[in-house]
Amino acid sequence: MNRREWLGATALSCMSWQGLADAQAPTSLDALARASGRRFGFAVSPAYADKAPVAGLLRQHAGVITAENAMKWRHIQTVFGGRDYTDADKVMALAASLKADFRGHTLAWHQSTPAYLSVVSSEQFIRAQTAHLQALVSRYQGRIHTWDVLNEAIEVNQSMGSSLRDSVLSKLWGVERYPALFELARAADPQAKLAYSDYGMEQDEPWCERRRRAVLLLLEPWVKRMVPVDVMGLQAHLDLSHRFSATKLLAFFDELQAFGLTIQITELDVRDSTSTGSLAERDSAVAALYQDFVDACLSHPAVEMMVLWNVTDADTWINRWGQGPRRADGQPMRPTLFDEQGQPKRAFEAVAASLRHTKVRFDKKAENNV
Ligand code: 9MR
Repeated sequence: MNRREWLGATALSCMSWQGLADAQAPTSLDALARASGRRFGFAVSPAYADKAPVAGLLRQHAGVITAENAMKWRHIQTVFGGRDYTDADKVMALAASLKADFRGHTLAWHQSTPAYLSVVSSEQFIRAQTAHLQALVSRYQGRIHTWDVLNEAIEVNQSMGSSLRDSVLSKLWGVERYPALFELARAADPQAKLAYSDYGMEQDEPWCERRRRAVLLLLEPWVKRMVPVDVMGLQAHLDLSHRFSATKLLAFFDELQAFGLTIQITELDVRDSTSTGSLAERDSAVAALYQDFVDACLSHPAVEMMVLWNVTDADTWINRWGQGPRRADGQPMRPTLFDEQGQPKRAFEAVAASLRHTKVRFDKKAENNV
């Protein structure tokens, strides 16, 4: 057992009396989150959402629903000119049946641009991206809590010296037109909050620090120019092989809050790609990082929402073929709160305890600062 795993096991055994008391009452993660003015939820795919165990877990715990893929441009517009919202409508109907808030994901992302649009002229691309955004946002107007407007626009490891990602979006839409995405979204649904979302800013590694700086550099001029961006979405695909510092994360949250932004955790999971030991030891290590991260987030008044990317270790994108790094021993990863049968793991107890014991409420006033 390494130090983190040992710490995890110790922390969990220390809270076992409280854990036992807490276990008496049926727990809903969203109900616990609401006690501090926040929301808790999951990204779902129609392939799993209406089947056991995911359906029952969503009924019990979800106060927010996001479509994992169903609202991506590539998914809706598989052929030029045709639009198919069947899956998007299904996920929206599920959220309505659960009375859950909806996070729309995502209006502009280089990975969800239909492949046939990578070869068109800039004028054609701008027309197509504008039409897609307006059609999608208008279709669900008034029913979306937050839209991820622009996703993953930074990339700090490029040799070109820029911290902006070189992609189909930067080339054909244009970096200088990124603010226009937010303006179009605001015009199509004035009620929805609008988010810039990105990954790799949550942990304590030099490349995470570079990404935090790059995001602040991107957002600062927008905030000064009153671009309608309300929310910073931190994806939070955490990894046990990276260090974590609550102090550094919270300093970043302070900087975002000073911009007048609220913070949403949008795609939380914890990869255990390199941890060794028994399943119980691996689960303790995953739980310890969940606890450190969620405790830190909930101690900050600008954090308003927490969404997990998928529900159980059976439906997580991480264990699907070809979707992420594999473990050297070939075993599936255990990155969610629930095992493959939908049973709560130590990570569930850790997150429930964090939510239950948080003393800091989400500060709604922060929403009006922009
Ligand atoms: O989980 C999603 C996976 O099923 C898709 O194949 C992939 C490409 O559309 O996107 C995954 O979700 C990503 C999300 O949309 C944006 N942040 C990173 C997520 C994991 O790759």
